[in-house]
Order: sequence, then structure tokens, then C-alpha cells
Amino acid sequence: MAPIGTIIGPTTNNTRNYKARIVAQFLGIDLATTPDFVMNVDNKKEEYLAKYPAGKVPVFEGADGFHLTDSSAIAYYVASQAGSNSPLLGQTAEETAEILQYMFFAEADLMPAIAGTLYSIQGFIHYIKPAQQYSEEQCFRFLGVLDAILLSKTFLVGERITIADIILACDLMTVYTAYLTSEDRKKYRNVTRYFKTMINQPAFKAVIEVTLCVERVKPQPSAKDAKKAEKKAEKKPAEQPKKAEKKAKEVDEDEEMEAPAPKPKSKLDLLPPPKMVLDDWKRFYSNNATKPDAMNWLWEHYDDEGYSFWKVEYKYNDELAKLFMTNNLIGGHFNRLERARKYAFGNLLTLGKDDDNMIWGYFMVRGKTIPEEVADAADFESFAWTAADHNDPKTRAEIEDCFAWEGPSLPRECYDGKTFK
Ligand SMILES: N[C@@H](CCC(=O)N[C@@H](CS)C(=O)NCC(=O)O)C(=O)O
Repeated sequence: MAPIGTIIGPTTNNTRNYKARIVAQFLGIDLATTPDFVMNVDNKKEEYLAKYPAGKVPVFEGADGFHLTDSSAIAYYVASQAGSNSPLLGQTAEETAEILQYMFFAEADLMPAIAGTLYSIQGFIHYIKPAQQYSEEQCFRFLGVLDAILLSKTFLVGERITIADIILACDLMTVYTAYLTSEDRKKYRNVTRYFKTMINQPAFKAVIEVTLCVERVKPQPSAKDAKKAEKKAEKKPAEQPKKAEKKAKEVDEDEEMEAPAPKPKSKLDLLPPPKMVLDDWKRFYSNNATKPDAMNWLWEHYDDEGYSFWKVEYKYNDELAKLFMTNNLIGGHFNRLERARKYAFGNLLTLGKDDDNMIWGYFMVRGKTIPEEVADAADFESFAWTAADHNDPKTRAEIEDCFAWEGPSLPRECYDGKTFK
């Protein structure tokens, strides 16, 4: 069957994108995606803005030309394609109203609180301590409200999964993967049980494998703050120590400035521009057969000065159990590598069988050393990174097989994997 349309936007690291795709999986509806979408490039193009003036993602374009914005509206529309008795929608006016109640709660109450808790410490927006604290309080309050509701319920509306559950679980994903440690999760046992039930549904797993937070995301300066700090440093390179001390004291007294000291922008941005643009490679890789087409393209365009290859192996393979858990672990690691996305590409594969498997792969990164955007990841130490010479025929064959997820040079049978792009 032809797809009903396309959900347009980044297909990874975007919980809003997952909603409609999970709905489609639940209902066996064919919904196309845009895996090579480049955030903040493709959604700022004239032709995109002509159809979707807010320039946000995700959006939907139906096979019949119907345009829609807002992830929850898109998910609702996809759910409605199963007909008026769609199992994910309400069957009575009351059920429909309850579904809407939870959808609005998720979007209008919970999401802003989660965003306010996380975005500033993830470096997406400026950090203002009282604002972050207020959002965290709100977030915990709403989690408490949900916990009470879910004490006696498996799902939000009636006795079955509805679209409200899919939307809420997607909206909870950020806080469960980046903020709520196992200690925190114990305070919201019912929400945690509910969240785990949802993310373990096959329709969820077909779209996203979720790894629960191990360590709270560390504060990152926003791009704006980093730029400001850099400009300041450029202007006043030789500030007198006394003056600097006084400044530091003033800053201490100012709650708003209690954010971590902004770091300068990536050192990698100061390197001479590479001959090969990483996004061009990512796009080519996404749109072509890996072997031979994409690999031929890579070897033709690869810029040895601007990039380096690294073999990446998990240090604790003997602790790995089920294959799907190993693959989840890779997904979690990739989430923690978010800062490196602009500078790195790689594949990590889950090789072997249940209770006897390993993580193995290759990364290509900007520069000739491991970028700090990679080394700063909370779980970086769990992986061994070894410099790889792509001119060595054995290594080259391994890189090709790794990027293709198949081939004779893989150390063991490939069960699954993930691409960092
Ligand atoms: N309520 C909207 C929010 C969409 C939204 O804010 N998307 C973000 C990415 S997750 C975005 O497009 N940001 C870019 C921008 O605002 O320019 C939805 O659920 O689709």
C-alpha cells in the first residue's frame, strides 16, 4: 500500500517525530519519513516556509497534498486514518474528551515544564537558575499528579492504549532519558511502570529504543552564552586578576549567572574548512546503497587532513545480556553524544547472540584527535577508541562492512546497529 503521506523532519532525537510514526506502527499504516532531513537547514528553506510558515518540525504532507503542522495533530490525523472506530481514538464523546484532556495536559502543562527543566542545562537556551528551578518544581508536581492518576490505571483512558498514551509517553521520553535517575524514578513508580509498559510495546520499539537515564545530563552553555563568553574573552584577554576576582564575586551574587562557565565554541570550528562536508556525506550515505555506492563516494571525497577514523569497541562486552538491550545501550550512548553530531559520523553494531554479544564499530570525526564533544559524553569511558588507518586494506574493509552492517570482515554476525549521523 502506498504511504498515506510523509512526516517531514529529523527522524532521530526528535520525540515529536516519533508520535505519528508510533501511531502508524500500531495501526499498520504506511507513513513515509525523511531520514536525510537536516534540522535548521531544510526547515528554513523558502519552499518549506511557503507551506509551513512557522518553520517548525515535524510537519505532514499527505499523499493527497494535505498539509498539517503540530506533532500531536499529525499523530491524531494518522490515527484517524484507521476509520471512525480507530482503536487509538475515543469510542464515545467522553473518551474523546478525555483523550484531548491528556493531550493538552501533555503539551500545555507537562512539556513546557520539561523543556524549562532541561533545555537550559542542555545548552539549548540561556540558563536562569530561578526559572530552571521553577520549571523543575512544576515538572515534579505534574509527574506527581500523573503518578496518582496511574496508581489505579494501566492506561490513561479506558482499558486500552489510546493516542493519549502514545503522546504522553513520547513527551515523557526526554525527562526519562536525560533527567530522572533511578532514584528519582522510584518517586514516580506508577509513571515509571506506565512509561516502561509503553516503550516496550513493539510499535514503540519499531521506532525508538529508549534507554533510561543513568546520570543526569550535565549543564552545557547555550550557543549564545558560549558565543558571548568567547567575545568577552577576545575583547579582554589580559584582565587584571583583582578585577577578575571582583567580577567573579559579583557573578556569585547574581543568581541568574550561576550557570556553569560557558565554554568557547568547539575547537573544531577553528580548523581549516574541510574539503569534504560532513553533511554531504551523511546525506549521500542516507540516500544510497552503502556498498559500493556510498563507500566509493566516501573514498573519492574523503579529506585526510580534515577527518580521522576510529575503531570503537565496548569495554564491558562480558556484561552484555540480551541483544535488544545491547542495541538500546548504543542508542543511549548516541543520545549522550548529541554535542558531537555536527562533527562525527559512525556506526556501532550489536554483534553475536543473546547473552554473548559485543558492541563494535567505526567513527569518522572532524580533526585528528578524539573531539572533546565525544570525550565529554558521560559514558565515553565505557568505550575504547583506537585510531584507525583507512588506507590499510583490512581496516578499510572493516569500515565498509561496518557502515553497511554486513560483510565478511565483521568479527561476528550482525544482529542490529545504530548509525550516528
Ligand atoms: N507544538 C509543536 C512544537 C514543534 C517544535 O517546537 N518543534 C521544534 C523541534 S522539536 C522546532 O521545530 N524548533 C525549531 C524552531 O522553532 O525554529 C509540535 O508538537 O509539533
